[in-house]
Amino acid sequence: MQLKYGAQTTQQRDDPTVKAFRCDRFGQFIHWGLYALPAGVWRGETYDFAAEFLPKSANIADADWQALAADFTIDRFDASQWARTAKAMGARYVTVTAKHHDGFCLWPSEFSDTTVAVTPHGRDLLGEIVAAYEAEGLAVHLYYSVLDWHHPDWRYRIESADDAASFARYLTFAQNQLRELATRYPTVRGFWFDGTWDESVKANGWWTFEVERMLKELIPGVLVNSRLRADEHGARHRDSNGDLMGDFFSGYERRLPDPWDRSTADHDWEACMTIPQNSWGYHASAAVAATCKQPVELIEQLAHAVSLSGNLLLNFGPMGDGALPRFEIEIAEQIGAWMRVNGEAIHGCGMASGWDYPGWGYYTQNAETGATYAIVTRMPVSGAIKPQAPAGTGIRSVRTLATGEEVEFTRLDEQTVSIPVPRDAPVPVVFVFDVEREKADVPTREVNPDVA
Ligand code: FHN
Repeated sequence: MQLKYGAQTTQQRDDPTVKAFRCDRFGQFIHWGLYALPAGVWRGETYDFAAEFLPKSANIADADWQALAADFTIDRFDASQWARTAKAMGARYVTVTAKHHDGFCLWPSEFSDTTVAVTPHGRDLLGEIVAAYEAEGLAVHLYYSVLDWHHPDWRYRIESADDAASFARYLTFAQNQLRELATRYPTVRGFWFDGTWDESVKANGWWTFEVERMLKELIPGVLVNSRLRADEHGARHRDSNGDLMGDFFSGYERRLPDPWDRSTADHDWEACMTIPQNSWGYHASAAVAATCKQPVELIEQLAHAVSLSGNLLLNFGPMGDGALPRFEIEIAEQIGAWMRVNGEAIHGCGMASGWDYPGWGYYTQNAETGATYAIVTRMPVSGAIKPQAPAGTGIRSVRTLATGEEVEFTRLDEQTVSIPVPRDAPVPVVFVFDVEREKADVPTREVNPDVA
């Protein structure tokens, strides 16, 4: 069907910016703002829902919430320390909350009355974060919430002419802020939109189309996630013709596609993930801390995403004073230790063509070198994995990335080998296969049509 505000391109981008994003595979998400101060606790009561939703969980008056800005003293904030933590973890980019739902801006926006300008320090925190991560060689994406609980013209739905007039003013305000962000921070690689699920935004697909166009005019090649976009019929992420809007699909939040769903490789995509079960901002509750994932679970999720040609954006929630929580630093260090040994199976990799999901882990493949990796996350009961190479190929040799040394294996047929998995190796164990393109040097025989 003919669409005026559908996908701006129907072809997957293949320019240097999107190639770098695709090659990065692993990003750090940062949720930091006023919500880090109360950290899920208000007037002595703990609210275990996501910390950044505390204004709603505790029914806090906006004026009382915005007054937190006076306490945002950030005594231990050091953007360079955040950036070094991300780099050592193996992340190649950061997505940081310039403005979340409460409307507070990490930059001194001229269009808002709730920004860092009204804090005791008045520093341009977003500018410091952009500079620090870029100094470490990491790309920066800016998160922007269209949903804004503070702004008087925000509307969840348009039910009257007055609502329409108010929301039109709101959209002008938001577009002014986005133009301001693109102008102040022209080196950023992407914009990550959120808070676009309400009827009011879905009824203004034209605005989302215009914002994408404007940002790409201001910063040519900039990446925009699909979550910004709606078409004129209110379809989100994918337009009414099924074409992906924006440059990468961002509908996987705290979940991943089925590991056998190879359709995901048709487009770029990124899953965002919390360390606790469900809090993006720092939460002081022991109950929330008890839900945190182990580093090995997060490594498995990263391998899972890359095996389907996707990225993983792992969230960190700095505390109100700007320091990263100790438990997050420790998780980053353990992921980094694994990435230093096995990162070649992640960076620059994607779906391994012709290698079906094996159940005991994930295959990834380096698009440039063709190297194929087996990331073993579940020990088979037999103690060995039995990878089957694509038809017409065979596995010639196997190394583990941990030692770089070749490992013994048993050939079961032209395509299939049995490789013992060392029980004492740090998990996940990663093997790299040297795959030969023609049939393995085993005697050919009549193919038995009864065997798959
Ligand atoms: O409500 C937000 C939430 O606080 C967080 O920012 C996540 C990150 O993708 N997005 C929304 C929930 O879908």
